[in-house]
Amino acid sequence: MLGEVGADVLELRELNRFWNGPVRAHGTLYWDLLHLYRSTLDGLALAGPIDGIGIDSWAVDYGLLDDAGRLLGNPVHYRDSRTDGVMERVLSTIPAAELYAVTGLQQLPFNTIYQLAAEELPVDAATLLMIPDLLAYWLTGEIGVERTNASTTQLYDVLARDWSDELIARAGLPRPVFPALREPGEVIGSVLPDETGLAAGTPVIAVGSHDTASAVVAVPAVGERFAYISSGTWSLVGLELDAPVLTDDAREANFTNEGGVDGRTRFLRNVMGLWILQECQRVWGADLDELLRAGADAPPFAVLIDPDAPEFLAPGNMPARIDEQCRRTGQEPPQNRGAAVRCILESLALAYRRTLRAAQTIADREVDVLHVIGGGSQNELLCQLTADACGVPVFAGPVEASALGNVLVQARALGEPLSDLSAMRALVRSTHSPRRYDPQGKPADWDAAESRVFGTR
Ligand code: LFR
Repeated sequence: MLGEVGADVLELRELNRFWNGPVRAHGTLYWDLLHLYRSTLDGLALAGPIDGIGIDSWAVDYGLLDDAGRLLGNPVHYRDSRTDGVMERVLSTIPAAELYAVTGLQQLPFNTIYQLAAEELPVDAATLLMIPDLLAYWLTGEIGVERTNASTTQLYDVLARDWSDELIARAGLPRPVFPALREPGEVIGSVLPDETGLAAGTPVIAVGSHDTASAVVAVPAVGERFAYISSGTWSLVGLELDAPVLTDDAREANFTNEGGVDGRTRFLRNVMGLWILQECQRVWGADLDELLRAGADAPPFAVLIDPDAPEFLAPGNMPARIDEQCRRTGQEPPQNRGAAVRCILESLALAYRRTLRAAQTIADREVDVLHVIGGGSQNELLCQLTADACGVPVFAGPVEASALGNVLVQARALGEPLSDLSAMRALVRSTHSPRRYDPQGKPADWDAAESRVFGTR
């Protein structure tokens, strides 16, 4: 994405959009990282002269380098099954409450700490880099880990704002493998022209390198009384806070305190998100718009699932897994694709409602509006169901929130007068006006639906 930022200007132009998905080879699910890097270079070559480059991606995954800086093995996808059962094993030596007190992180089976415990660390592993740090390393030759992404490893001390030496030791990992942390806005280095074929001298600037951290920068909110859903493959549902909430309630409800830009806390929970629909679409070979039209016409509240059930995590035959969960919970499986789509979207809206309510209670923060950002903000049916289920106005957009948050943080680092997050958000608001959805329908229907899915478990 090519971004332009100035007084009253915030624009993006797509330079290169490319496929990114899991690749299974000999029983392991990998990322095609060299394809991502190659495609990034192709996109950068189309950009012309630019003032900076910022990189964000998903979190938790990593590459390991040897002491000559060579990549040891191809990075594994967090949806790979090598972490099956590992979380339980690690938690038998590091109790969950102790882990939470230090990291404030939600338990997800693929957190970096569990991925590292699932593999034998190669003896020649010298450096761990998160995915955006690895790409930045290839562009510049500079080593370091950006803080928002480090905060998702479950090896990071959320209060000290640095790696947790104690947890690294207790996990049996060598401390020198974890490089110094960088803050969003720091210059990482300059592009290496011979290595990359790009113009010399362009700075690579650290941004909120966790895509969700960048996306939350671009929430077009006013003040503090807002919640957000960063809606894409995952739905990240929560609040922005000044400090982490490390209470037992937060831990038991599995809320995370991930690092945000400008030292904020992203207090949120991962909801399985549009991944379930994406996988259905893949299996059916169907067109998304047609599926959404069929979902809009299907009868409401016919079938409901718990989208966060572990069986939905790995890629595979999602329609069959939905049917299976329905049978297990005494429901007739969806009779056609429209009914299945309706089931997925209503079930997501219900999960959002539960998460939003829990977040407000646990963090003692009430909200007046819910911002839905990211690709999922284009899904009109889901936005309306979200407003109906949550009982608050939904403001949908911007779609490319992560890219906007990325370029805003770079622009500030390069001297643009965007003093704080509220100045950045004001610029997003004035250039990317969100679409409003007001709650409709009967709140009692959602109460009944909620007790159907969650009340009896
Ligand atoms: C969203 C996201 C989530 C993270 C998941 C795995 O793209 O970054 O925030 O939990 O991917 O890294």
